[in-house]
Amino acid sequence: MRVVVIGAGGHARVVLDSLVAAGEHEIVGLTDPDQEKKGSCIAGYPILGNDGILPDLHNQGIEGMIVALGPNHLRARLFDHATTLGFTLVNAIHPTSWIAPSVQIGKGVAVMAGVIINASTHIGNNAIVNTGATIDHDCVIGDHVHVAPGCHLSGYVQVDIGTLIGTGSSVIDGIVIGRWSVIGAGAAVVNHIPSGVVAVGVPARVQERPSLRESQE
Ligand code: JB2
Repeated sequence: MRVVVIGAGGHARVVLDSLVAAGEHEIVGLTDPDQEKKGSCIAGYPILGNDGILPDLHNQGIEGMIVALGPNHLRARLFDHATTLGFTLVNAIHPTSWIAPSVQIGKGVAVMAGVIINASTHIGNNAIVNTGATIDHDCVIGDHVHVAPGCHLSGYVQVDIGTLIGTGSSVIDGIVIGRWSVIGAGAAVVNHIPSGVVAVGVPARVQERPSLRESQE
């Protein structure tokens, strides 16, 4: 399938490498809002213009897309936009990753080099499982989640929609992490974490929000 890559930054370059290594799709180019980048190339692939060109590309028969941007809210918004435009969201799965046969993977997912995903885990749409991360058996990773490089999730972990598990974090088995939360880099998550919070440290604790504290004073 012919594929356009949304974004042209650091994450896009890693996604491009995975797409090229997998060799399943023909990459036609990338989009980026910076008009000065239009016409320049990344890894030999042209920046075609901003996202305003997407309907035209689709009309020209380019059916595939992957949103290659790190921030989860932005990636989610552009994933929904791409779906509305009728694109097929393709996966970028690096061939050096190990994904057990019983794993279910959604659409528009990036799985980078050196990742291991074990039995019966489910990876939601538009998720990123970044370089060298491991996700053990029976985990449920929600849509738009980013498991950053070098994270380790034990079995039966649930990470709800839009959450970021920061670089090098570890999560013990059976933990539930709510939606749109952020786990700070290097955290050790040994208790459940609610939605919409930032949790940091070893063991990971939810950070108090100054605005909430002030409003209670
Ligand atoms: O709405 C947009 C848009 N907003 C920013 N549409 C499109 N098509 N592109 C957009 N961009 C572009 O994404 C910016 O103009 C810039 O070229 C690129 C973002 O590049 P950057 O390297 O700053 O971030 P990233 O999202 O590629 O990577 C982040 O997330 C990764 C997971 C970084 O934090 C990386 O370090 C991280 N590995």
